[in-house]
Amino acid sequence: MVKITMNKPASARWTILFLVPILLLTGCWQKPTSTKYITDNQGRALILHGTNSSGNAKHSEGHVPWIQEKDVEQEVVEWGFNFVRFLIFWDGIEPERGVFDKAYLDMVEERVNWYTSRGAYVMLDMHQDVYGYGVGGNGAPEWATELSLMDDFALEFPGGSPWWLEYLDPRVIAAFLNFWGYNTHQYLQDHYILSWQKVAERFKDNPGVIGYDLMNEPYPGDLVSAVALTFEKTRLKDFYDRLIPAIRRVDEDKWIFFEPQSFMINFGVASTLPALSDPRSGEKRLAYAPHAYPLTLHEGVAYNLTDKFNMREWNRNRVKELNRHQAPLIVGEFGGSDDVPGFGEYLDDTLEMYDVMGAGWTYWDNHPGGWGPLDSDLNETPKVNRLVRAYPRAIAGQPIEFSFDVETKVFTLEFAEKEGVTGATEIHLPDRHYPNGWRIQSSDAEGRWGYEWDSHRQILSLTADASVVNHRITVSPAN
Ligand code: 9MR
Repeated sequence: MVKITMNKPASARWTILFLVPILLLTGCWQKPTSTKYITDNQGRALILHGTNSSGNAKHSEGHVPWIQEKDVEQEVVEWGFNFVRFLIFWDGIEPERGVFDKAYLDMVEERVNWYTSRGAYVMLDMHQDVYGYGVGGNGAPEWATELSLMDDFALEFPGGSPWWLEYLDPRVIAAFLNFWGYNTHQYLQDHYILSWQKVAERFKDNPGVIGYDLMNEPYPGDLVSAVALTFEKTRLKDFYDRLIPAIRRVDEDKWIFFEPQSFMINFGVASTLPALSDPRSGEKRLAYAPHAYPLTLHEGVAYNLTDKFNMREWNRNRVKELNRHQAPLIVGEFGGSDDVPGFGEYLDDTLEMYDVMGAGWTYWDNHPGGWGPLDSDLNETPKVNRLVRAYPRAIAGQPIEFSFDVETKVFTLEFAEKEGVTGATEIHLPDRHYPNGWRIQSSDAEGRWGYEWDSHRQILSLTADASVVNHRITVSPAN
């Protein structure tokens, strides 16, 4: 019989071999050389937290999302979210070629106003998955589906296959290739662009609409260019170079959110998208809006080392891309199910990473049941306690860093005075994390700083001592 015994030095070696690399995978996130922020009309840096609203509008009657005004009240007031990624559909805007549906935009506007009237910012997301309705996906209207010679050829996937396998359907490939083929099917992109101009005309004077997410999860069509990463440098860049100036002809001021290719980049591979230009007068207002889905967690497998590796790669590659694009970061989608073992730990890790990167984010998605913050009976799921964090909604200065420790509930914020910025720094301190209240300390001298507390909104408005450059704030539970 072979008897295995481990002495101390050997177990120490095991620890070093296995535990240390695991610890290294998360918890030491990188940040861009110079983090950029979206600012409000007082010059305050905004940290934006919210949800996607909502996935069910892909296939609902009239693309109406499930939300009622009370649900928006819950997100914005009870949970303290100051942001939403609101899904809109090309099919809703232009259901027939050249016919733009005013009633659809009225419906969108009413819901957008539910958010903006409560002080939340709205990013409009032109959503698609698997191209559009003509090929079993969502996004593009049926009339905008060019199948060329592939219309008699369709792949059938067995029931229960992951939805994204549809991207391999030759009809979907054809629809995408024809959309990107501007020389042969110019009208497709031209109408997509026209649709965006209609949206911009409608929302350009609504200050709560912060901007436009040009296309959800762009996909080249064929797997070869997806894997070779040639699409972003060519067809996607050309498309953005047409679309961005066209939006600017209608709206000079709003933020334009651009995404990289979704496939592979979502789980951490480096994007090859070159820097884009913004023809507006003044500083460019382009924000980088990639998605983050660790590979196996997205498929419902317990949070594991592969996911952690994906996240580390995501962090490192996004930092390089942010240095290239010189843009703020908004993570437009990340999410999963509470049923997946380790999902809570994943959320804590990923939200910590976003804080380090100075990122805003919108959780996928707010539809009850499935991945949503509410279950199908509209009760809160465990993830809400994690998504609802202490965070600086608006920083009246130059942010240096901020963090929230989910165990100790200690929140810290460091920022510097910045010329021309006015108003208070607003910090969301959720009651759920501070059931017995909180106490706050500042590096500013006693009597030279102060705050107001809005107990209904759970927002602290802090005034710092403008005569010192750096401010460090610490909030901890009262006992
Ligand atoms: O979660 C969504 C799933 O229920 C749908 O079947 C699928 C196809 O419409 O879309 C999923 O949502 C995806 C989103 O539209 C794009 N990014 C990835 C999301 C999660 O897979």
